[in-house]
Amino acid sequence: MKYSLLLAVFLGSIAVAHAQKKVQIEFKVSGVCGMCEERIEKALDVPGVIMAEWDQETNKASVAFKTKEITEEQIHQLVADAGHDTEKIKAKDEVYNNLHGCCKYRDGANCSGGSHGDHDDHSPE
Ligand SMILES: [Cu+2]
Repeated sequence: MKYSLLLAVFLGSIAVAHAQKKVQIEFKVSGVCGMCEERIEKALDVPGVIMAEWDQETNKASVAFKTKEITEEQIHQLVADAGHDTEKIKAKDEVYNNLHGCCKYRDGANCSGGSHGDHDDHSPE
């Protein structure tokens, strides 16, 4: 009897998950540095988006969202509006031109002056 109760609870939670329809997607977003990361993630800080992360190394964004509140298309649009090209939507030139010089991914941005590199292993002691 215990098992059928567990099963009922289990099936019930599946039904709830389906009603809410959360989806996680991954797509490419052009960007360069930590500022880009902040900008991209901030752009996706909107109702309907549960989680948004952008990886500087891979240029991949992973976004979890509720399909009832926002669409994949809108998510791409938000990123493009912030100045970053996605797989589907290109940022407008005027938005792109307003990006920090270090973030101009189309022109081979050079961030050497920005982040102070990695840890120095051979510091004089
Ligand atoms: Cu940047």
